[in-house]
Amino acid sequence: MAVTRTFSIIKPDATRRNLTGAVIKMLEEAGLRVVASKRIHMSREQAEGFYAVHKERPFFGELVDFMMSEPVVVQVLEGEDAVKRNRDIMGATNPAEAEPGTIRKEHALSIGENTVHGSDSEENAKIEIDFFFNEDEIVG
Ligand code: DAT
Ligand code: MG
Repeated sequence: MAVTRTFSIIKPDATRRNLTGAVIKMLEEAGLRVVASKRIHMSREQAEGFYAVHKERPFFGELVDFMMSEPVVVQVLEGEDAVKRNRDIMGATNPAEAEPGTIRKEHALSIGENTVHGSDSEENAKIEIDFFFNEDEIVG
């Protein structure tokens, strides 16, 4: 399996509770390496643009408001089969359905305030990385 990249966000519920380090530790222990990282406070334009794929869903407004509510940490992760590895350690979207030992089972508050984002395909990983990072900000 090739070394690939994925895109990750440590969401406002985690930064608010000072869990940035705890989340990164779980990602690192899962074999992922942080090769780019920045703490930002998302604008409405960024949050709406990033989640545009969900704009028809009933929770879109709530999702955008949440992502703008506190700082987030956007990051690029690298590792073997990084997209799947990250999704596996994140756990299910709804923490009530997430496996024990996953980030969302251990830390998420609800289906909305669920601690982390992770790209769901290699194709979306590239699009999402490009949304927040220039290539020269990624240092492998
Ligand atoms: P994931 O983040 O696991 O890829 P998704 O892409 O289906 O899940 O949804 C994106 C985010 O939208 C999710 O992390 C939290 C929010 N969300 C999804 N379903 C929701 C729901 N039923 N109610 C409230 N927020 C929801
Ligand atoms: Mg998704």
